[in-house]
Amino acid sequence: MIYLGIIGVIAVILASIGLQADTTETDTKETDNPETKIEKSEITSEIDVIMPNKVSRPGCEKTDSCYIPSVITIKQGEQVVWLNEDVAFHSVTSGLYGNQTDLFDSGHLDPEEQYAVTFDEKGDFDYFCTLHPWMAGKVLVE
Ligand SMILES: [Cu+2]
Repeated sequence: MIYLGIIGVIAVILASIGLQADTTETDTKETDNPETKIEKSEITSEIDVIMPNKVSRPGCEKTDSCYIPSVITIKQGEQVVWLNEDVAFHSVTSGLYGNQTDLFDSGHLDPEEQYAVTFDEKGDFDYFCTLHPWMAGKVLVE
């Protein structure tokens, strides 16, 4: 029984060391994933990636500027913070359009809303906007 208890504790610890996805709201409305919400003060780094104006229309993909920068390289354990500078909704969602993964999903970000993800594992992480198929970006965690 003690042995099983130890395994249980290890499982809980492993479960807590995962990808932490956080979002912040400019108001207090509920989101689909309230457990992923954090207060603005919990975003610990500067804005890293912006969604600029007018990317809700096709065209930004031609200059790779739907997310700026479209590829960002960070170190393991660091946080990436996105800011929606557009007047339209956008999302930061892991995977590729048509092949979404479960790692992180900001949901619809309002204008001026921020979203943060802490990457605790190394790898290449594609992401996209669920609303605009041409919007794609990538996080490289070294
Ligand atoms: Cu979008």
